[in-house]
Amino acid sequence: MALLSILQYPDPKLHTLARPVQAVDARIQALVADMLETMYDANGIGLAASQVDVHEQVVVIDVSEEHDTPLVLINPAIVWFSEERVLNEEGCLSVPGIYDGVERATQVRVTALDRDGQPQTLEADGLLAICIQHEMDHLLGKVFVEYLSPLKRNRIKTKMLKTRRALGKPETA
Ligand code: K1U
Ligand code: ZN
Repeated sequence: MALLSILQYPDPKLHTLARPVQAVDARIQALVADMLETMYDANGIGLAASQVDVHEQVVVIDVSEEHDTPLVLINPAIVWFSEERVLNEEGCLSVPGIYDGVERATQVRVTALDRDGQPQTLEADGLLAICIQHEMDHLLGKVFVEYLSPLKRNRIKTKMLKTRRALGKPETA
């Protein structure tokens, strides 16, 4: 297994549309294992393949307190959103140190393949429902700051670029 490098906003590669996985083979299973290791190492509750510069529809999530309940979603589709919505503070491993409110459906139903390529249907609420919507946005090339006002988003962009420059890192990975 290996730790993967996470793209940092405003890297334009984060806006790439992920393509469907053609076959859940050894390559995808290795990617899933590396993504889980990377998510746990970064203290995240989710990670989309787009964030590690792999533009295929793979998501890993673990919202459990014990970090022992990984969920793998391959080619996920949200087939139902509740009408009820909730405003929740979100963060993102691609936008470290930034947290802000985003409104999402409180419940979703998702279909996907699991890490063995088997179809699964999942009903989610609470933090899991929010995390699924956040990760599915990544697969569509959308980062949560795009729900914020242009003013806030530009401030975040400037702050992220300043931090990268101060650390001697290039603007994009
Ligand atoms: O996609 C990502 O960058 C992962 C992101 C998922 C997420 C967090 C909060 C709301 C929606 C989606 C993170 O895990 S950022 C880390 C974080 O904010 C967090 C970590 C542990 C518990 C709760 C939040
Ligand atoms: Zn994110």
